[in-house]
Amino acid sequence: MLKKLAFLIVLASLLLAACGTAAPAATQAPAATDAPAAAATDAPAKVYTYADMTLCYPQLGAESDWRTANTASFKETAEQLGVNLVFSDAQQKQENQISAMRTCIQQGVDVIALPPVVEDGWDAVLQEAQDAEIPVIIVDRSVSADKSMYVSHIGSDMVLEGRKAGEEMNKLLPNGGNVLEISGTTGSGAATGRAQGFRETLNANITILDSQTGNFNPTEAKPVAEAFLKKYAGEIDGFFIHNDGMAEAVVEALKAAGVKPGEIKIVSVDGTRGGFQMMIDGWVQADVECNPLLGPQVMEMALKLMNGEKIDAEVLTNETVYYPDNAAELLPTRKY
Ligand code: GYE
Repeated sequence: MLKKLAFLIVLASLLLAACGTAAPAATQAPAATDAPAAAATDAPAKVYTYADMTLCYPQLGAESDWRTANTASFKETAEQLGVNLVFSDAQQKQENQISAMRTCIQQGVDVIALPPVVEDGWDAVLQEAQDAEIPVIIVDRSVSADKSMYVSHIGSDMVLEGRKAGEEMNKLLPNGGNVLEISGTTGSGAATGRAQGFRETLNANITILDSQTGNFNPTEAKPVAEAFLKKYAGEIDGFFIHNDGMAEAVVEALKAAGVKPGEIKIVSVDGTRGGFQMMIDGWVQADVECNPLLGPQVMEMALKLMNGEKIDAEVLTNETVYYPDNAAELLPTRKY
């Protein structure tokens, strides 16, 4: 039995050796240049999972409820998926975001997701990330840098949000009137886009009396609102306010000035719980949705990048407009 086995082994090895030496050069040549054949002999490529991912999120600040919800979305999603999230808060300062990105580049993170506080001034650090072969996904607001400097942008269409706000103002002031604008952070994609879309859509019989920034921050918006109410007393028919937090500050100023809900029409943006409450209370007549819950989508995109899969260069969030009529019904369902 053993002898028979030994004989078979010898025979098999002789046959193999014969095959090896007898193989004509012609059949070997294609194997060397043929990629799939070569790959078949390589170890299979590693498929990364969320547990392998270190994602850098240099958050721009904590200026609004929108931002708080955005931060929570990234932290909660990372926790659920087991992603190692390198989070920082730049307190609305671009230089802080840039240095946080540089730290992430030095650490050798897998992917950077950047919510840029302003549009300009990212070229150098985006180049550094590219040189380190760390892909960058731009989140929420846009950048003015060339599209080749980052892999994708995911967020809202800010111009569209401004157009929606303009349409709502047209409906609220069918006979025209004077409006004031309190805009977001100067130079941010969100503020620039919303201001542009609003102006594109506004009827000719509506005049923008004045526009000042409140930096997306209620504390900064409050004195702007107070100054407006003094300067333009008796002339104001409406406010376009770039986010709900600043709208809350305007409502406080209106209350203090003795204005009743609905006397001055307000169109705001975000759709936060605070925004819904102002609609229920009669202060805000339309709230243009802007969705901050981007954590799950961004992490899915980042994982695809790690696995060498293609992702879309532009991913726009689908958004609606909310109105007072069903605000009370919807408020309990709001996640931010
Ligand atoms: O509307 C505002 C936040 O960039 C879309 O930033 C975001 C804006 C949002 O502070 O509340």
